[in-house]
Amino acid sequence: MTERRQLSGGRLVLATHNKGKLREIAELVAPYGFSVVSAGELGLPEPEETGSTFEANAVLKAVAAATSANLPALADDSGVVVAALHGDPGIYSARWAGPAKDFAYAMKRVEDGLKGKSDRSAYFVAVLALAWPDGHTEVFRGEVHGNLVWPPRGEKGFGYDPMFVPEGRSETFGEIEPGEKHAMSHRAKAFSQLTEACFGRKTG
Ligand code: ITT
Repeated sequence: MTERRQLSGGRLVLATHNKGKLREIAELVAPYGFSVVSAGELGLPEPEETGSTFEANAVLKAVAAATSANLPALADDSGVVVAALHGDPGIYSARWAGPAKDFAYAMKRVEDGLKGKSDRSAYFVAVLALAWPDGHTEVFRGEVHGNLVWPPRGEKGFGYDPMFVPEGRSETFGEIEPGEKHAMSHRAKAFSQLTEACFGRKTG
């Protein structure tokens, strides 16, 4: 296995402009003793997501932030992959919400696509990319499988959470407490691989 580059302490840019993701990533990173700053706080531009995979877009966002800020940066590219929609919205999950970032509208688009279809299975993907200012990157992927319900339920999450029920549960991600989502989510799974490979021990 190739050696992973380690990162311990110091400043870390959270390279996202999505408030829901920012909150979750900040909570996941909190025990590791970094001094975190968001891309928004640094006034970094939102790069265009020109990649055709979650991995490519995560790397593109992390490298853009790390080089502009001259600091290590952590980016997340994620989305919901719906089997009966041939994998849509997938990497286009944010774009399905339109310029107003209206996720009630995005969820309705998914539900409209599922009309008359019996397969309501879907999974969330999160790819986390950690980039250093010299261009080195490390990439990790997590998935959580489940089913889509209608109407949407719960206010605790963000994005498509209110219509996603993870396998083995009856509540949606919108109804599950944030701490519990962190124990099972796609983002948490990618993050635990990242911490094992690249972060030192938890502090405190
Ligand atoms: P950044 O690129 O600035 O991080 P973004 O919202 O554009 O923000 P993505 O391109 O990765 O990020 O879009 C992923 C979308 O998928 C996101 O807008 C959410 O709506 C959805 N999504 C990702 N993770 C989710 C989660 O845990 N729960 C609900 N929806 C999620």
